[in-house]
Amino acid sequence: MQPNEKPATSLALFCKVVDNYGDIGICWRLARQLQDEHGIAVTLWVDDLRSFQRICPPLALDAELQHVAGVTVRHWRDQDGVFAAADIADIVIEFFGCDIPPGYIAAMAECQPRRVWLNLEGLSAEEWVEGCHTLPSSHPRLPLTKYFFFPGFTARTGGLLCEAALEQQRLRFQSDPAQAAGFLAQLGVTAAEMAALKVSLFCYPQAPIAALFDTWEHAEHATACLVPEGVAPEAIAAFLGAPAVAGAMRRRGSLSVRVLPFVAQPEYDKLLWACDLNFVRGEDSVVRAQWAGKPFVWHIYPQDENLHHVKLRAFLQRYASELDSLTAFSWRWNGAVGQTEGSSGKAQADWSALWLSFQSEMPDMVRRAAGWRREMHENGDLTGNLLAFARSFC
Ligand code: TRH
Repeated sequence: MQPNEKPATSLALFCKVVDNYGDIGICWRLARQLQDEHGIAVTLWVDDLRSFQRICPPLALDAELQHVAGVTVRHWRDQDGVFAAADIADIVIEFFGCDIPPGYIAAMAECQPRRVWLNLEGLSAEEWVEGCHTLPSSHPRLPLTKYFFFPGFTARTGGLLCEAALEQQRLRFQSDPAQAAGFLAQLGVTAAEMAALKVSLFCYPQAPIAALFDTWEHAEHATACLVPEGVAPEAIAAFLGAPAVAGAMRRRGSLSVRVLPFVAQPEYDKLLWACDLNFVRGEDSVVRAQWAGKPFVWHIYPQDENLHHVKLRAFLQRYASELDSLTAFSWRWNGAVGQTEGSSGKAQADWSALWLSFQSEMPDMVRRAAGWRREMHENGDLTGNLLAFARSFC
């Protein structure tokens, strides 16, 4: 560092992996963008390194501290750490309201100037988010204030995670069919599958996969379904008649199902860009599908008392108010209508009708995706908005 050069802003991001990859998926993406595009010295605290390694293969599982892609990664083992004021970052972010170590908070209270403390919340299209975005919350005992920062779909939220180069990378990839073919071929996809309707399937095991596969198997046109390893293994194995491991593939009627290796996070975008239709889930992949510009169906993270249906409705009302077939299909995919799957002929007929009207609406979905992407870009990206908010205190 030059003699009069100001040290980079430091930022600590605490991530507890709940039970999938989304939490670490979002935090890893945020950490890399802060470092790559803003020169922030990021320390990412993660409790579950094994889940993290699934989306970031270079990560070591036995390191207390390591540097990956310019980010300092620390293994967050417990709440017992003792910290000094000098250990505390300029900006401290807890993801999804995870409880950061009390010793870290106590040391934060000793810092001058005051540190910026944010709770980065989960993504929702619901109206109430705008009213809660950037609300302060005073610590009950210490001279500290935490601010709630919400991602979202409007200018009165923090916006969506989106790297500066993403759009150019996507356009370059999608304008070169050889790139998409080469990417899929290295995952084992054959020319025959590439000639079919290519569908990526990333969903939770509760999804009505058997009914959808039955519809595609008896459909007029060929569908090639590409499923990352570990996704709904029982339903996939039932179709394959074999374990759902990377490389396994079976064709039945008009449907072929192939299990892909779970790829590193940057490669997952390419899968979304290369396919014609993407089934996504959770929070991070559904945003990536919106940037990918292809038709997508969202399997929202299931919550008790069907609370996730409230979130799904809010998103569909913003995104798909003029896409009736996508709306109907999405509700069915998320189990929001009576699940009389499989045996009854009527239920199956429903699925065939749903799929036929979905297919006919796909060109409108592509047009909607382009307009939506422009609207979302106008809100600014989450990382830039978050830094601007944090720096408004400095
Ligand atoms: O894994 P998820 O279900 O995560 C969910 C959501 O984050 C949800 O909000 C949270 O409450 C719940 O976890 C506990 O789905 P999501 O959000 O799409 O995250 C998956 C991540 O995995 C995403 O960053 C994309 C990445 N990924 C890869 O890197 N490679 C792959 O091959 C695949 C399929 C996904």
